[in-house]
Amino acid sequence: MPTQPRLYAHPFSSYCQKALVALYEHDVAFDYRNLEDPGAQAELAALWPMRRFPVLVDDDRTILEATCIVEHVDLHYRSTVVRLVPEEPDAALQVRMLDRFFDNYVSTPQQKVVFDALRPEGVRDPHGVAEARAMLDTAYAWLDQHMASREWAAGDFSLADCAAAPFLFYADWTHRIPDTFRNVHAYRTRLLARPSFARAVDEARPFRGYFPLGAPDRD
Ligand SMILES: N[C@@H](CCC(=O)N[C@@H](CS)C(=O)NCC(=O)O)C(=O)O
Repeated sequence: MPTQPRLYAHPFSSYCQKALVALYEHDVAFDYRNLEDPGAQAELAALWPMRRFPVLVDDDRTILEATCIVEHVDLHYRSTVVRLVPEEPDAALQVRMLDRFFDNYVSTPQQKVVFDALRPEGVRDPHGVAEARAMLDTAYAWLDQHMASREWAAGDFSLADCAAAPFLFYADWTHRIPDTFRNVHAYRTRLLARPSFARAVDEARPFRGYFPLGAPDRD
C-alpha cells in the first residue's frame, strides 16, 4: 500500500507555505512533520545536511527546494482543475520565470533583512540590509507595472503565485509596500483571500511572536 508523502516543514516559514499552498490546492493527503515536533529536526538533518526546509519525502524520493516540491505535487497529485505549471511549454516558462522573480528579488532580500535582525549586534551588516531594502523597492516597482493588467502573476493561478503569496506577505511586514503600488497591494490581497494560502496563514498565526522585526497587527 503506498504511503502518504511526508513534508518536513514549519508553519511560519515562507518557503514551507509555498509548498503547503500547492498541497492544499490539490487537496493532497500528507504527513505533516512539523519541525517543532520532537526528533523532526534530526530527521531533516539526516535527509538534507543544509537543514533548509521544506523537504518532501515521497516513497524513495527526497525532494528538495520549495519550487521542486510544488512541481512534484502538480505532476503526481493533480486532483483538481488547477494546473500549477501549465502544460504548454511557453506558458510554463513564464510561470517559472515569475517564480524565480519572487524567489530571487522578493524573498532573498526579505530574508536578508530578517536574518540580519537575528544576528548579534556587532556582526550585523547595515550595508547589505540597505542593499536588500533597495532591491525590494525595485522589485515592488517592477511588479506594480507587471500586475497592472493581470489577476495572477503568469496566466491562471500557478507555481508563481504559490511563491508570491508568502513572499509578498512577509516582504510587506519587513519593508512596507508603498501605498502608491496599488496593483501590488491588490494582488497581495487576492493572494490572502485564496483559500489555500488563507489556510497556511491561519496555521502560522500561533507563531507570529517568532517574527524578529515584530509582526504587525494585521493580515
Ligand atoms: N532555497 C530553499 C530555501 C528554503 C529556506 O530558506 N527555508 C528557510 C525557512 S523559510 C530555512 O530553512 N531556514 C533555516 C535556515 O536558514 O537554517 C527553497 O526554495 O526551499
